[in-house]
Amino acid sequence: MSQKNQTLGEFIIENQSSFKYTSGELSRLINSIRLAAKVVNHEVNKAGLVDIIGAAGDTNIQGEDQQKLDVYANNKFIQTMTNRNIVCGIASEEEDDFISINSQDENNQNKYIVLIDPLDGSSNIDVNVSVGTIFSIYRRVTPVGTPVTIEDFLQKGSQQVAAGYVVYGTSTMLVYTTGDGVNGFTLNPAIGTFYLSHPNMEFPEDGTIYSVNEGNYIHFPQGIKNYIKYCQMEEGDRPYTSRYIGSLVSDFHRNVIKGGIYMYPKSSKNPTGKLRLLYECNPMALLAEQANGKASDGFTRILDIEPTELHQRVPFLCGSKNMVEKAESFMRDA
Ligand code: AHM
Ligand code: MG
Repeated sequence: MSQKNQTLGEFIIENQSSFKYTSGELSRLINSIRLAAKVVNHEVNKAGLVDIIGAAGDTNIQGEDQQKLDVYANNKFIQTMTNRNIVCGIASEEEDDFISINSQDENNQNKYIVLIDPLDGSSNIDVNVSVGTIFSIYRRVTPVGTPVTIEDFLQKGSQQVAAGYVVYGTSTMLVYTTGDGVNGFTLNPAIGTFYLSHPNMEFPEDGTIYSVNEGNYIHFPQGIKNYIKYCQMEEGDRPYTSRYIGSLVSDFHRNVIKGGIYMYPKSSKNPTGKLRLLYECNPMALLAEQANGKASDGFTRILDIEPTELHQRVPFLCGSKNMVEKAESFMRDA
């Protein structure tokens, strides 16, 4: 239940009991993501000061090495979750392998693992365009008190217990689901508090925005080419509008509010697609479904895909239900 001026901290506590495995552990985990997001937000907002405080690779005035923002975000999220000892394993888009956190210690009763893309939209980092963090949370499948294994990380998206993103935009927002709808919180930077600003977010069933990198058009499968032509045709509420930020979190965020579809199909350049199933597509797919939208690889529901490797890539169509279904019908018919 949401109230006016409710903070994220209050919301987490109030909704803890509606979560089926209630032990407070998931709440503590989301709290630590909230904390790391605030720290990363502060750093992202300083990105334009690079000429003044020094570029990545330089040493700053305190004698600390300046890090690239994506490296900084990766370290900050991992550090926050490790220090608070609330997860047993982490996998990050920035790391080759998963990290086991004291999970071999039989006193460590932590049940959750996190998969994270610490700063997504890397091509936008240096040009003052919105970027985001994406996270995905599962319960481990191997016994507590034993080391985590790859099996804990290669679970189908439908097994996620929570997922969310942070968008570092004109305002910074944290949007997440624990499987009971999607809620969005806006940061008041003056006091460092997230407030519930977008309760029960839902994609409109239909939309008029399509988001795709049309520079790759000639490399797309025929079904996607046909769907793009359909979007551009003059008929009914078409032609649709094209909007592409090139930052998945930001494109998704706009589409959930206004109604639209995001597409990163496979192409001859990226034969299996570009986006990562575990760090990008699964969490966004859970959010989409929880927000009355849909996510597919063109044929199969994203959340039903059986992962085979940590950094696996898949084609990704996500957004307003009717638009995704229309795109799928073009894929089937091509
Ligand atoms: P990244 O993980 O290297 O940042 O790549 C993911 C990003 C998405 O946020 C975005 O939608 C897409 O890549 C943009 O790719 P492109 O520049 O090929 O259109
Ligand atoms: Mg990414």
